[in-house]
Amino acid sequence: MQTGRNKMRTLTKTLGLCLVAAVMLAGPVVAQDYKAEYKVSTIVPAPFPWGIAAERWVELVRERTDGRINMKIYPGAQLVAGDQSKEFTAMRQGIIDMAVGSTINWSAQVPELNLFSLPFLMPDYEAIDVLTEGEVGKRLFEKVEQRGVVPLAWGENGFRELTNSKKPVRTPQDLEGLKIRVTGSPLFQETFAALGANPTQMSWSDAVPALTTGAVDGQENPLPGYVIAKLHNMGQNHITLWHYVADPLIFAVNKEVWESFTEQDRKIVEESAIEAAKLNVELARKGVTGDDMSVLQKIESFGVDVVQLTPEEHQMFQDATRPIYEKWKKRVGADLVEQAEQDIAGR
Ligand code: X2X
Repeated sequence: MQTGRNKMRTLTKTLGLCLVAAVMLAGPVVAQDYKAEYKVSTIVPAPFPWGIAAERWVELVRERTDGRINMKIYPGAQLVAGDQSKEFTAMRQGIIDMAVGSTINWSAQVPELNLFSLPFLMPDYEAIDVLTEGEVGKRLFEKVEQRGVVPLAWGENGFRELTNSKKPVRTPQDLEGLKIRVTGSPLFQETFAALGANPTQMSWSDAVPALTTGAVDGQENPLPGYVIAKLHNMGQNHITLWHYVADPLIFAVNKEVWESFTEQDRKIVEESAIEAAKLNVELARKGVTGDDMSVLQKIESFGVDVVQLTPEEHQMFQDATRPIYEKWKKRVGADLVEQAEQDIAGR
């Protein structure tokens, strides 16, 4: 017969064995809280540089975590029914686990991100780099983090050039009355209104049919995307290279998801994002910079009329949008914009 004490010992032993068995069945302890799939939101898919970079992020993380972190891309802002302006909120709420998102689309929730959309703040690629890689980039990441999303790396959509189906645009007068699709914050509406255009706000998923049917006359997006989306087949036969704004992309993770990862896995997710973002910037600039202007040449080969502005014409656009710049400088934070202006001047 077992004494009470012996019985207790046997029971404890049995419970202990059960626990060990349970842990073994459940697999490695670290993976217990992990989701079977992490949803990654993007607006455009591969072969846009944006989509290719998101794919690279997913691959690198899968490889380096031996599949512990399984990310899946949902392009077309489909996790928010196509409404790209809701992407940030959905990520904060956990409907989206991760995203490669444009500063334009997140600017409603993180107003400081409007900095990149201040007309003619950044004259060239070095200006973008000096911001994203410097103090301004750091401060903006703090603003993103304060709003509940963990930013990891800066990617790039690119300089947004103006296209339309009606006529060459060389001066603000030429924009008079043209119906231009814009996205993002009211800053875009105000910029185009100041230029005499008739701006209309819509998501990319609505913009494509609107351009196809001619419901809108024009839009603004980076040149690599123009070719991939085949905008020349949608009547967009006039392009004005005006470099008025550029949108960086941010690789980011929902906060709770981030906190659920082990330190080792966080490191992998972050380093992979940095690597994928580097590829993103390279691809976004390929064919539109330096010795390689192949994207622009391709566009010209379609018979598209490409307007290069004279310095005087360029200045006219800057002058016409200056009041909007000043107004939004205050909204973004005068201090932050001054830092950006200084860094750009000193680049
Ligand atoms: O909607 C756009 O124009 C796009 C795809 O460039 C963004 O998401 C900002």
